[in-house]
Amino acid sequence: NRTGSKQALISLSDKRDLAFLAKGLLDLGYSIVSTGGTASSLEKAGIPVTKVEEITRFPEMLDGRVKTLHPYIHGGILAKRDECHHMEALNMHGIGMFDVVVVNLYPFYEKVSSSSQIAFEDGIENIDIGGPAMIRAAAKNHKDVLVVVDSKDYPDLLDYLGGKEEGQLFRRKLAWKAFQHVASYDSAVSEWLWKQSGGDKFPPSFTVPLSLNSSLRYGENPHQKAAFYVDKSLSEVNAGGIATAIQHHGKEMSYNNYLDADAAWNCVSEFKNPTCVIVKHTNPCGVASRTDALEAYRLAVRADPVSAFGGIVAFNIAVDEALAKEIREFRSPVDGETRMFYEIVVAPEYTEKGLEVLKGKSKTLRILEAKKNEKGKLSLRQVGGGWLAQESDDLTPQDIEFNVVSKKVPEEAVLRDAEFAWLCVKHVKSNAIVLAKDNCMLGMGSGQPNRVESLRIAMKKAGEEARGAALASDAFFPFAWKDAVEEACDGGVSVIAEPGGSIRDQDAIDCCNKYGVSLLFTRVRHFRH
Ligand code: 93A
Repeated sequence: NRTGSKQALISLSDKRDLAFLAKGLLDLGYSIVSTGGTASSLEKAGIPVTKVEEITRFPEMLDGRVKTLHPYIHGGILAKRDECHHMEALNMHGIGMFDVVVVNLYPFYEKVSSSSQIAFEDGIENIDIGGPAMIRAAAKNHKDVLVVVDSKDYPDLLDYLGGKEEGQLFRRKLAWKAFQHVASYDSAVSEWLWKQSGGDKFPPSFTVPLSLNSSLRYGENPHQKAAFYVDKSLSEVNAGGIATAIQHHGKEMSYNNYLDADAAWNCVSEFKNPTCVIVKHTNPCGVASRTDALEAYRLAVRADPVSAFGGIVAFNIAVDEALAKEIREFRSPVDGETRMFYEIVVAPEYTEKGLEVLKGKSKTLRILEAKKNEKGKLSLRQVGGGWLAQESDDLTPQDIEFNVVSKKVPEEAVLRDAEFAWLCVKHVKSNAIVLAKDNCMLGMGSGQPNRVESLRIAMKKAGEEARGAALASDAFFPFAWKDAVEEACDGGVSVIAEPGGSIRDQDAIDCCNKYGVSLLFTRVRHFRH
């Protein structure tokens, strides 16, 4: 190039570690070329820099929309060093080469996802054009040009440049990362534009910018390789859910741990009063709400102590010292001796003492601190050759009318029981039946291919307590007589809450009337397949 030394082109919106990088490059004999703001920062730090304008002999124009989009810049990035006529062309036009290109883009995503809604025009102005052009050019020509888009890679870049190594692998890896970066940037722009163009919830196609959170030891079974990705389209400030939970203690999270912790956290987050949810294999097997969190915890275990053993315990309130001690010491109601064992505790908060006590329970116990899930998120599931997308099921009992269709009108307390059972049944795999009373789940039947079987399981678990309990069913009953509805009435439930909508609804009503049981139609279904 014209200066005789190697050149690095640096253009950064996020200027963290810029001085570290620039000094490192200077020490290695590079001269630095930068866009306006980056050049000013370097000058302030006393680092010599040439402005892009001096190279292009053209001022930055159109409010900065055109800064680096110029043959003096792109020629210097894209020329093949081993191609004679490329080199001749550079010589003829007096274009210097760039050996290193370091760029990060206008913070489009942060701008459009910040809580303060920005104007459409501001969104547009934050779409970076020149930056991606430089990144793509350098990544294409990575054989001769190193491209860096992440400040975390500065030390490795300097090490590489300082070493004698000529390896292409490092260069390819940087180029891969560069295209990833631009692709997820573009997908954020396109999704934002879709929303701005009055498009409905489901665009004709979309990219979810997933980024690797961690490799997992294995998948559902040890012979399946697995990894965990986080959705980068969620704003870092607001993003809740298991993906952003902080792990304070314990063994590494496994694939199944994530699934179960997610189920427990989603369920417990629904309740307003202090609540404990215990999950096993993605189904809640114990749920209790009490003003006293200790009591809620004990009741949740007692609902099904055999299943609760080895489960995931979730709270919607802070775990303090007293609660942590209870979790640590509580003995299984099965034999009154064995201390309960859990895979994970998840809560929104821990007091210092609470955390300390829990850590003492076992080395392996995973302790997670999670933030509430954002509502209205897309839920995605894979099927062979495609993905199913739906809105998350965000309905709460407050959104639902419990219409009395039986002669018997439920008392206030019974109605509350039905609402509680309804909140639980939403989180149980279909066919789902839940029995509950006094803000406590007494029994549940899940995942059976017929509703009667789920009912029988729930009744068996509730035992004597089924008498007077509220029953919730995630979908309607196809049959009533000599079937689930009659068995439930016969078992002594006080109220049944179900969506209704079956051609045999009248049978269900008649059956409840015969037994003097209240029947509520919600007109809402909570399938969970
Ligand atoms: O407005 S642009 O799309 N047009 C350009 O020609 C251009 N060149 C660099 N944006 C452009 N950039 C971006 O400016 C870079 O991607 C970087 O994010 C930012 C750095 O600007 P400054 O150094 O003035 O702070």
